[in-house]
Amino acid sequence: MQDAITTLINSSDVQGKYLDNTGLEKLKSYYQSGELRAKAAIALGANASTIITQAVARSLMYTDITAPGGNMYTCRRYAACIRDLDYFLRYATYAMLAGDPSILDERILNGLRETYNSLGVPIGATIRAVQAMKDVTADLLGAEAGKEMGVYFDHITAGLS
Ligand SMILES: CCC1=C(C)/C(=C/C2=NC(=C\c3[nH]c(/C=C4\NC(=O)[C@H](C)[C@H]4CC)c(C)c3CCC(=O)O)/C(CCC(=O)O)=C2C)NC1=O
Repeated sequence: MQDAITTLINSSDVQGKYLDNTGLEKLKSYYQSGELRAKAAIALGANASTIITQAVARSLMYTDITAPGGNMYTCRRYAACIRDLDYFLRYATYAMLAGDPSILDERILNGLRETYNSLGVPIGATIRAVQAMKDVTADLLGAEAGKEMGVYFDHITAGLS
């Protein structure tokens, strides 16, 4: 896993140099966003199940996906889908705290599309659900933190597409 700080330090280290002004400005803005990130993570942790319920209501409920024959039909598959959304939200929260998406590549996206394809989990509907989580969290967190979380939800949808 990478984070905003190690990424900047590593790129200076390979050149054997101190951080230049551009690097220091990036570091400064990451430090300045620290409280915003921490507050957002607290709100996301406290509201995770509500966020997921609302996102499912907006994107998947009463569609072909939840009807007989749909991939979320039966309690077992419904629960698997909710669990996957919870993984996405939790790892997107970690990535937002780190200011770096690499944890999503390592823990979530690596092999996921292939797994979904082999199980018949519909990717388009999954992407709609992740976009709905992005909208619900933006409503909850407000514009600035919502925009930052949006970066990591978009990273998930790009990795699935
Ligand atoms: C922490 C990293 C991690 C991820 C990401 C993960 C995903 C993951 N989701 C799975 C299944 C599944 N995922 C879904 C999800 C959905 N179906 C839909 O129609 C919706 C659109 C969507 C929810 C948004 C479903 C229904 C299954 C069960 C499919 C089946 O067994 O038929 C499976 C197969 C094994 C299992 O059922 O547990 C994996 C590995 N597992 C992990 O360890």
